[in-house]
Amino acid sequence: MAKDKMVDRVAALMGKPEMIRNIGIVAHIDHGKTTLSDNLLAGAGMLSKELAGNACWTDSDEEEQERGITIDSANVSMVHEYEGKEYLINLIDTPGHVDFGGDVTRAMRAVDGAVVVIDAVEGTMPQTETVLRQALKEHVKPVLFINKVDRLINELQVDGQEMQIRLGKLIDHVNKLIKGMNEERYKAGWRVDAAEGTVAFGSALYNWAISVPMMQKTGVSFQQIYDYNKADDPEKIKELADKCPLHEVLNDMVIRFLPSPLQAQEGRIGAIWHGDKESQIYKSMINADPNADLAFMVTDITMDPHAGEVATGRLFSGSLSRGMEAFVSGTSRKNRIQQVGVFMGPKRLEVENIPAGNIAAVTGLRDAIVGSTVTTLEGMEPFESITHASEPVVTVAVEAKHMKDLPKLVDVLRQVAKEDPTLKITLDEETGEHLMAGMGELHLEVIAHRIERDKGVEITTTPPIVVYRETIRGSAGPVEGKSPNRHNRFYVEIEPLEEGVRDLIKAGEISMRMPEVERREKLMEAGLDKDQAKGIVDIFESNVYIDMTKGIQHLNETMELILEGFHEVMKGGPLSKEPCMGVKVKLVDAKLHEDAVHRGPAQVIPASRQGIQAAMLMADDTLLEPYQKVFIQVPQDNMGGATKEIQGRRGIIINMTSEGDMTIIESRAPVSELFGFAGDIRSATEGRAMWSTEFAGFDTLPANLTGEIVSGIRERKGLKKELPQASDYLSM
Ligand SMILES: Nc1nc2c(ncn2[C@@H]2O[C@H](COP(=O)(O)OP(=O)(O)OP(=O)(O)O)[C@@H](O)[C@H]2O)c(=O)[nH]1
Ligand SMILES: [Mg+2]
Repeated sequence: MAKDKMVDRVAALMGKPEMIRNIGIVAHIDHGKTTLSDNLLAGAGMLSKELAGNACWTDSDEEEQERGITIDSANVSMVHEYEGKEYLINLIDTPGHVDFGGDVTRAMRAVDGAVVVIDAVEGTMPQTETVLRQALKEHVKPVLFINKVDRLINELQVDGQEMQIRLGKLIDHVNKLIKGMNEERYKAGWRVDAAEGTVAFGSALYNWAISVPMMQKTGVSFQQIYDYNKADDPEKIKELADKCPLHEVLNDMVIRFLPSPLQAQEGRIGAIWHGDKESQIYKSMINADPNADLAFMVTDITMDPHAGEVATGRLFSGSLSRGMEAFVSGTSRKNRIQQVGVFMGPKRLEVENIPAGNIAAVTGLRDAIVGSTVTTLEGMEPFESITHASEPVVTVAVEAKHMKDLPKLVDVLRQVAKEDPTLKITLDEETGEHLMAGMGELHLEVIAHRIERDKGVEITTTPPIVVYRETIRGSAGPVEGKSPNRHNRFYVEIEPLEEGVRDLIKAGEISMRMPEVERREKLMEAGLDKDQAKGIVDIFESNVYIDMTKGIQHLNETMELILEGFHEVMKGGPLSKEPCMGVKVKLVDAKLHEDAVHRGPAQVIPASRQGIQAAMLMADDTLLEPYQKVFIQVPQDNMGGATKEIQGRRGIIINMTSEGDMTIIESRAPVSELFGFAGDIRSATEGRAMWSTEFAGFDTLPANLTGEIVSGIRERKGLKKELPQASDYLSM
């Protein structure tokens, strides 16, 4: 192997896309992603002496180390030699906790392949399924690593044969998942197969792994693996790790079976970009052409204490170089790129130029947010936005401890929202409070802590409360919305959006950006009739606005303002000002003043808004509450305590299975009842339960609770106490 400096080797490989692998490590919480990533880095010799001895290179944040979980994705890279050639592996270690699932979603946009890690004892868990689904959706190819095989042998005391049976079952299960999620890909060779070499087994903790190709290479057999472990002798395990080193097995598998950017980009661009397939930029992207226009997608933004804001993402076409200027989608200005860097080991390394196919980190993109498309091609169709399956369901109000910090707090909140798109920051106009909504209690706790620790603003936060959704159960209309000057009138009908359509929107499969014909066809398949599918003018969260009118003069030029009114209502419905979901608004007629002066924003927005508000109240406006699935593993002796905790929280037990003396409880409960669950389940089961949660969508509130909850929300938001009536919005 050439003994050039690592920097030069990385730089040389960066320009050869066929020698690059961009991969993500994904799994359920605690299944060993970070241990694996750290050991891959160490094994590849990417860690300088000064870093050696530090336990976690990828979980470098104090809070991650304290809690023992990954919070932020970490980018690292390494050089690995396979069959006499050097390859560059750019790896993203992702978090497993559901509250930080947004990081996984974003990481999948940057990579072409994924190593799905599964704890051999726990097996596939809810989050395993979620991350696999996300990978397939982004056209990211999976390989499988079954980790913690040492536990299978030493804790569960299975014999050699049973070990093989269990591993086989796990593989079958993963394949069933892949097949169920994307049969076409499954058939095209994305199933994982031990004999072929797309599955490896091992122990990230003890640094060994094995795969069929490695067995052939080394002559080590299954039985020997079992015997090495069974001896329960650290020396023996070390011997195994020397014979079958984890990094060699894993990296060989990655290089051999996961695609290079050149192989991957055609499929991936098809999945994440809906522009013209005849265009030059499309061709440049599928060929990862370094000499074409720039197409860079930002997937992560972090604050670096020295360099400032760093935007990391995937470069699909062109090259990034210091000092170049590029457009940021959604803004009209150009930004000047300052530093450009790649990752070397766990560190960012500044370089002059990065060609297509790499994961790059740049500074200077002042206008970029996570999800931005950065390009030199004016007017380029941006990449599809990154949709995360869960939605913010928990919120806290944030206040600066010292009045003088208020301006700084506003800045800091803007910054944290930019770094984490799963966080929603809003200012409650009525109360003047800043509200921070996120994925769960832990998510908000971590952010609050960071605001104090990293950004230096002392804050107080209220206890977390649930974010509900407003929706309608009936239909209404046509309802008239009138402008203050009475010269503009909009007639809307309102009804619940078809479930199939809602699912498509949620899955990010239809958007206003895709070609109209394609969108119309998908909508009709999902149950929308042709006129409606044709008339869609806006999709906002999971609500749609449809223009059913024909030939009304000036309507087109007024549409933007009409939709502004629609957005205002969808952000906060008339009943409780909670965000709306599943609402379909149809504009069936409109009267507009001839003169543009009399149909400005101050006229059109309230007219559009009030018509929708009144119609929603007439259409049985109601609240939905978020639910979570709760999975609990508990010894049989403590099972009673665990089930009681669920049932006492309006929860239901969906399924119970037992494995050895452990019971696995699958249940579902409203988020509002799950606050404090961590502490309570611990005491109810003498700390012997292991549990995890998963977002499980929204459901109607029990009728007997609705009144109380609505008035509680209204009071908190400073809205008048009496429930609003449709006439409140009509009588003017
Ligand atoms: N016995 C055993 N323990 C392991 C193995 N791999 C990881 N662990 C342990 O499992 C725990 C979780 O490991 P991590 O690497 O932090 O898991 P993770 O998947 O990165 O966790 P999150 O990022 O929080 O989802 C740690 O205590 C590890 O020491 C293994 O192969 N065998
Ligand atoms: Mg981790």
